[in-house]
Amino acid sequence: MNKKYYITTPIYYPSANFHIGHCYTTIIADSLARYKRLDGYEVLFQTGTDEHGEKIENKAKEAGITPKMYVDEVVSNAIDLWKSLNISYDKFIRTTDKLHEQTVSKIFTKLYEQDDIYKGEYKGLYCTPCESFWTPSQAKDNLCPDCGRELKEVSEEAYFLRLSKYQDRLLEYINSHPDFIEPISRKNEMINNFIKPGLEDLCVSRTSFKWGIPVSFDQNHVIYVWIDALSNYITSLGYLTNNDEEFQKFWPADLHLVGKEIVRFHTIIWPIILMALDLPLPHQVFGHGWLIVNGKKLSKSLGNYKDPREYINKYGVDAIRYFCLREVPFGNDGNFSEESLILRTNADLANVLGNLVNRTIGMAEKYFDGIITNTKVKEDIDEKLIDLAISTKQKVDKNMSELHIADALDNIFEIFRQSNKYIDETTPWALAKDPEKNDRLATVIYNLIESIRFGTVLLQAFLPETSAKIFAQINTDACSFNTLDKFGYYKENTKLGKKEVLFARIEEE
Ligand code: ME8
Repeated sequence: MNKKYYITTPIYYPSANFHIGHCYTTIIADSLARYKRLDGYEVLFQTGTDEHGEKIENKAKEAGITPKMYVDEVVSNAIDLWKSLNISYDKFIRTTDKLHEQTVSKIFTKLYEQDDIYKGEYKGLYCTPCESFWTPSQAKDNLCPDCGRELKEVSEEAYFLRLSKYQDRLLEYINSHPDFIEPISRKNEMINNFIKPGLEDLCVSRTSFKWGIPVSFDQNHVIYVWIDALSNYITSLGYLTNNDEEFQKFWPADLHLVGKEIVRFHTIIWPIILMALDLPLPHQVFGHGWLIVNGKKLSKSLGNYKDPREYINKYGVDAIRYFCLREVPFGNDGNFSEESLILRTNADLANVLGNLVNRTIGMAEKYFDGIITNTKVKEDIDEKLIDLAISTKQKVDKNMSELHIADALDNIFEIFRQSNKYIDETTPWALAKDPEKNDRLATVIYNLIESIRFGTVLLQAFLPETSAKIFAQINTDACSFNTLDKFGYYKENTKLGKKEVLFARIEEE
């Protein structure tokens, strides 16, 4: 069977000021994509940039350049950031790509022709920074319920999408597909706060600015930026073109990973567009929490952020990746601070993993000139380590399929913790004193190297740079998931590579 996996992040508003919170979704999506690839899936991992709308038009005006010039400049910032984080996306879509623009225009026209979009007049409240419409009952004190900023009253001729027509079908779908919206708290919020009170038809065009995809049959209007943006998940696959092989293969998506504030768009507007287009819905939309600082969302406008590349340069890319993946139970909000980043790095990466690799290679060099042999002088104590190594993949699989990423990493680190314990229990330095125990010593070292290999094969989905370094140091190419079914793939008589410190303990300034 050909196993496929289509995973997406949101497409980001291009910005010169990405912060660590923006990296969060993408690092997690990257680890899921890498894990699935290693597990034999054909993976399509897509990210990109959301480049139209009033907000971008205003920013370009302030900078005295055209919107296209503005987005071209800042998109390279996103690409550079993803590169510095080792993000292995397969596709990067820009909503200013010609193909995307053409397909969004076709989608809008199709929905209009079949009367799912109609012309009317919009009077109401609009939040320009969030590009979202609100009804007076949703917006207390004229403030945006998402970002708290003041809403603008707008009144204009506009096109509307018939959300109300699909309300019952959507509710039925959500109820009959329990995994569609995760975690459950977000599902309940969508049902109780938005769907059950009644969906109003959504205004899907604007006339007060120009930077967007024009409505093909009414050029005064540009298409609402969220219709434009959400469609990226299918326009990139060639939907409504003659070349739609990827669409046939990969749609529906397996997972849309999104921040909690945009779950509403992905679980109400997007499914209704898909229903109207008679297309299947994605298997799952997962709404994760935010990285916060002192209780506040990290945000360029709140000024509480640093360029993530500063942290990467200071602590290394995998310290940042590890923090994002491990620190916060996925789904919840979590606090980010440099102190907690340092604590996490020291506790797990330096003290457990770095220390294990360093001690093991150090002993192999000291006692055997770095040549690893397996003399197979077994003792009972070995079984515990071997059983743990072999049984870990299954545990990690289960946690990954439930998106319990932090728990999956904890499973992997259990191998490293147990290996450190194994060193303390087998006391290689004592064995080294007795020539008769030389063969047992060789087995102990072999078991340690093989355990490190086991853990690292799994770890490479999460910390690719560190894993590559470990594979080089233990000098093995037994790196695939096929080498996790039995202990002993590590080749006998291998000479270790060059020893290198993986994570030095960080001393707090
Ligand atoms: O919403 N912690 O783009 P965006 C965790 N263009 N995640 C955070 C975060 C934080 N502090 N700050 C931002 C958009 N994010 C739209 C999406 S999709 C069709 C269109 C996450 O650049 C945020 O939750 O504002 C979202 O998932 C992603 O960064 C992009 O946010």
